[in-house]
Amino acid sequence: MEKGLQWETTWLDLPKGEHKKPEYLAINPLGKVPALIDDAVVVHDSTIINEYLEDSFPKAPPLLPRDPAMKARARSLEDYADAYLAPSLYKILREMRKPEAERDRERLREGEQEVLKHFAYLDGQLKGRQFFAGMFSVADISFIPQLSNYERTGYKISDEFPNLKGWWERMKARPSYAASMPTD
Ligand SMILES: N[C@@H](CCC(=O)N[C@@H](CS)C(=O)NCC(=O)O)C(=O)O
Repeated sequence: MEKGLQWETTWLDLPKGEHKKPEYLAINPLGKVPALIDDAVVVHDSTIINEYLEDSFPKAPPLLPRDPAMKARARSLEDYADAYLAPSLYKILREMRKPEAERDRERLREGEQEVLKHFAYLDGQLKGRQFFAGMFSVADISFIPQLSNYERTGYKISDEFPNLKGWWERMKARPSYAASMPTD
């Protein structure tokens, strides 16, 4: 939506294993989401999807800064979302999907503590900035589904992280947020 493109979303129920069914494995044999189908082109992995959209629709509003240093910063932060925040967040999400009595409390606490460390880092990265990398970019986008999952699981970003909290409210106020996130 940020690029003014039309798309249709098919949500998969991961706990039910819909991403491991033959219909989806025909799209992504690795059995991971997300995947993008653009006519005959199929692209997997959120980072590669972002790059594909940027390369395919260069005239639409750019989602990567042009300045090389700022572009590198946007890419680094996108990588941080995938490689650092996501594994910690999954520790929480995996446990919270289980019935309360079956949750591994130690693993949950570990995930919660790791996420707080990531939030402290991200809060610092946002000091004095509206966006992670000078403009609304893939860096901001990469954190949005993760923080949405965190919130939908019942957590709130603590007041300890005012820069991150303010940024999160700004991200949720963008029309693309309501248009892209699940409504349940
Ligand atoms: N680096 C990949 C990560 C893909 C990934 O691990 N996706 C998760 C959900 S966000 C998934 O498909 N998990 C299901 C599974 O691993 O079985 C990306 O950014 O697209």
